[in-house]
Amino acid sequence: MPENVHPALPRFDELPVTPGAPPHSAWGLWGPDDQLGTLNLLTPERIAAAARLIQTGKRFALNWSLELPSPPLFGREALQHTIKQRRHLVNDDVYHNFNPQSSSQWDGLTHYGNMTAQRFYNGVTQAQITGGPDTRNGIQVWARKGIAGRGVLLDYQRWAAAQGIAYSPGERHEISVEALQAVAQAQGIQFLPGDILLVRSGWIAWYISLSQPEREALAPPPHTAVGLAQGEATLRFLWDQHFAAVAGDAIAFEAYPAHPQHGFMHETLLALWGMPIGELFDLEALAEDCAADGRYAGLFTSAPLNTLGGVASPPNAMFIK
Ligand code: UVW
Repeated sequence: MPENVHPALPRFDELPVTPGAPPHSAWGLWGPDDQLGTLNLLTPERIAAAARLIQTGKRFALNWSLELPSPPLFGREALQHTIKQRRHLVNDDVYHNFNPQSSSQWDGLTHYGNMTAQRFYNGVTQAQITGGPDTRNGIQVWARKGIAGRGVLLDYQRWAAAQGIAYSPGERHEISVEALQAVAQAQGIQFLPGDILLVRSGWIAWYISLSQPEREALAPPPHTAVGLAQGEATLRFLWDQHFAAVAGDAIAFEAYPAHPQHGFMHETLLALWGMPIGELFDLEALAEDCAADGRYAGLFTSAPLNTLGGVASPPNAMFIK
């Protein structure tokens, strides 16, 4: 059994904490009306400690271009941006067809419900997601709070290459817990409660290497991609380390499509724990710098869009070393 890294929090095997809540759910842990989920782990003390990691002041913006991938995957809308001249030397932007999940994104707590429980995080029903003033679990709750803490990059792609593990990020390839722990050890990382985990799989670097006809061919489903292995071992790891949020550069964070027996972990992370999932984060420049100086932890900040009832948002994320 893994050491409980935060004695005040239940282990994976102690979930649920609320009688009658779905197995392995954290519903009620931060109160029956909570809408922040694991972002509750981002305490002022942890954020201040993360800020003290800054040594060089180098900053890495993690949003990929809003126009990529092009065409978008999963049948999502392609952003249309026009510059509207209002009068002489005065312009506005107009965005049409803006789907915040077409490029770098946080999946918010109404993106995925748990199909077994038929509920979203903390027992919220589809009917409670109104988009109006009474809406539940909307991204505006995260936006008003802001996201900041210790970011930790695990460069799986670089580690795998050094181990002679060959894979294409565009094909289903599982990243196991053992591999994540080996990467952390190789990089000298010890996880802390409230860390924001960033996993680089090489998906964006691979996508950038494709020709436009290859990108066109990739757009229609079915999709396949590298990501974390589904299953209880991964869920136990993610919960017992008490990550505040997880993100990666691949299309679904977890391997895609889901494992036929183990299901899709979005249903646990988002709906049972309230744990944000980031996808298509551009980790390329950050990974280069971390490999150069051997420092894989820094201050991570993110300011989601303040959209009432928003399902998702570009992360507007920054990593500062
Ligand atoms: C899937 O649901 C497959 O991915 P996303 O989180 O981008 O919707």
